[in-house]
Amino acid sequence: MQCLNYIDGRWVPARSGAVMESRNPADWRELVATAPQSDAADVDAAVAAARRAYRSWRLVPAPVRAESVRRIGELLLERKAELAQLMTREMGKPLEETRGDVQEGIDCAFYYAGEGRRLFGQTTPSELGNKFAMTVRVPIGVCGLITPWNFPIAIPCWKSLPALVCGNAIAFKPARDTPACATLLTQIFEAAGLPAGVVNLVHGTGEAVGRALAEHPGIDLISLTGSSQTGAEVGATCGRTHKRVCLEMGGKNAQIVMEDADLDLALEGALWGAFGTTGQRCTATSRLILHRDIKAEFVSKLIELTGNLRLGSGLDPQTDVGPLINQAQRDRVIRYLDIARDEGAKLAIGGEVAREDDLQYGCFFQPTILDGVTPDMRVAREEIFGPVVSAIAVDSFDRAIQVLNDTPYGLSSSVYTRDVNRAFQAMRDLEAGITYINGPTIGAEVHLPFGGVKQTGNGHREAGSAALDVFSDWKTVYVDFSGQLQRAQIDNR
Ligand code: UN1
Repeated sequence: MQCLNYIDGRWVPARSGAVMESRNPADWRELVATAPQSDAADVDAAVAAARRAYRSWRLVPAPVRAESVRRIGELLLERKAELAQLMTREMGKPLEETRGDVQEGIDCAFYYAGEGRRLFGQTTPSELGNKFAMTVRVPIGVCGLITPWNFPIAIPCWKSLPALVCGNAIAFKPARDTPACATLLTQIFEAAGLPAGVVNLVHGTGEAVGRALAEHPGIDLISLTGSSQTGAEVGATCGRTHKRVCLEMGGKNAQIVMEDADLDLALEGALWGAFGTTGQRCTATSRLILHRDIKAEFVSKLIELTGNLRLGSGLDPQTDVGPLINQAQRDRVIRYLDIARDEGAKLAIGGEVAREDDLQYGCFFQPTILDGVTPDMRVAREEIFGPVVSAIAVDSFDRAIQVLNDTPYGLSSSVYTRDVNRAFQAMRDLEAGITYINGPTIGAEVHLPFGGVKQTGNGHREAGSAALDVFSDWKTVYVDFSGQLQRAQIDNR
């Protein structure tokens, strides 16, 4: 597939003519797509188109804008199988999961399509007579959306669809690893009948395109999902250039398993939370905080289940765990395994590059459990973003909560217990944007707020009605129908 940028309703190469490759991470021999390697000149063109389109798009009634969003949902549904197939080839996760990713986009479209007929504001009494007071949502302007490769349809949908319903225009920079998925999604935006310039797609690297968007004076808002390091840089640039910024960054999510838990259920949750998407979710379970009474049994059963996971191409229905996204990511995982050994963690299973048979052609790494991990070790504190989970023993529920909270991140958290008192204490005391009771750390639904506390986020939430607060500003309107000057705080005292 030959991908192009989409600027002002036309499919165009990068102005420089530069091209980059997208290869199948399960088999590097397969070239999935080529895409423009864009730079600041392409960003300029996209932003100029978006600014022009914004002038009329913001005036289209929200229920009409929402009809395009509903149409996007219908087209995603029609093309779900094709999109999932392409996504598996381009970023590796198994077909079941890529279908889930597309479904998340569909759910999102239908949710925000309904929002077009709500976008509720408030009316409230004025303190003065013959005066009316209300709030309305107004769009922000042109939004730069910078998205990751791990959910290459769902996350662009989380950002673009509420942005569109609210009346914004978009410059979309997808991850450099998933240009083909972004191209199909943009084709769907086009087919849904969005006016030219309302959505613009600019492929390229974060260093070139992401940076140019964050610096650009014609961009009003940046929404980024990425690493905490990238988030800190983008946040600083947006602070300096006075942009709104919504950041979804790293996680170091933990699952607590107490001695009273349903262990089989907790095991299933841990396996899915840690190794689903090859551990490459910002919500992935990377720490297991286990009560000492059940720890040995839990770890030994988890080793057995982990040993049964089948690695391979996500296109094979037998595959449980696909590859890592690229060589750099696998190098990072290998580095963390070295760190774990140096720090004295015990390798319970995995820990190696997987290279049997056809696995040698891809970026595979064995699902890995580290045992005997203590909360101060780097593997217990830093985001790895791979199929590596650390088991930490604790003696009490209070200690479990303390260990879970002892990280700079705060995205997702989970507790397995049958004790309702403990469940409610966890809901209150866990420092995370998301807490699951008797469920794994992954699996957020689109109509609820998604995001984290501490260094995971900057106070915003994606998804649900919370995303409307990112993509719109409040305007407060006073209508004085008294025919006189009425001075608030003065004339009525
Ligand atoms: C992410 O990893 O950035 O809750 C998003 C989940 C998915 C979304 C993950 N619905 O795991």
